[in-house]
Amino acid sequence: ERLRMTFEARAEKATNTMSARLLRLMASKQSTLCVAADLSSTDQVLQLANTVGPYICIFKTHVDALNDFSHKFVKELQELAKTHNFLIMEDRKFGDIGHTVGLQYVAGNFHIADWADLVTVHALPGPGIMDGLVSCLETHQSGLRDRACFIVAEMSSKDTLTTPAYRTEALKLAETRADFVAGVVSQSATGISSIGLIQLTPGVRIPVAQNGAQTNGSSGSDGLGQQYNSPHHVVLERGADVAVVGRGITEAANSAEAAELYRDVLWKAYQQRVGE
Ligand code: 5BU
Repeated sequence: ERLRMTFEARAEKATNTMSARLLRLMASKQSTLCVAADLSSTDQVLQLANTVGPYICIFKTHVDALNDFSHKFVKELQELAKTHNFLIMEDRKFGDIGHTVGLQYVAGNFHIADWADLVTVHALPGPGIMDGLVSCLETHQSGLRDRACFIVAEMSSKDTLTTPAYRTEALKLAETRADFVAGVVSQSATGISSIGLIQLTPGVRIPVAQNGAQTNGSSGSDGLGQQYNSPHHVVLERGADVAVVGRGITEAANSAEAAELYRDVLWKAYQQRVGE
């Protein structure tokens, strides 16, 4: 039922403000594409954001992989987010006790809470991790306004330790914390019941022609554990709302054309899913 609903209809039912905002953005921009900027210089990241900006709903960063992070960079990225209308997700994958993640979220070198609309959080430490992030936000910027997280329920990598039992508990945590949780990172929709909860799925790449597209939707791996599925497969067979694409776009000869292509095939698959 949830998967057959349009993003507009799901936005109406969403209990998390950022989830509703993202669902509406996806609908109006006709994009379910999140580009992963796994690059090492801020110039490269800004250039990519400007190039793919028109085609994406989320721009995903790993700022701790940058060799020249600065607050000027963050300001420029926020400007691009405004110009092109996308959200910024820092894929921080917080994973410590509540008190520690709170410090990592609002302070440190990066002051993530000041500029990232969305962050990713591991479920591993249990509910305390959410309390830590939320209470720090409350002290730091007097509330949760315009901030939310995605809980990592399941990873895309080969032999991941996010077992079905772990995944179930992570989903429970997500379902009970609609105050701060906009969605989950997962490879399937099984067990996700809240209509507003958004499924973000990484490990997406259009299969390279000479390998031949496989019927199970697999489109290879990267030799370091990453496993890829086709855009069509993740949307129609695995329930992806937002698909994360990194190297499929950043390593393309023309990243604007690649982003447009991914946006289009993902959107067509979504339309097929909801029967539009
Ligand atoms: P790729 O170049 O499309 O393989 O990049 C995938 C991105 O998604 C990269 O930034 C990872 O950190 C991120 N990712 C992932 O690949 N798998 C996961 O399970 C999670 C995040 Br959680």
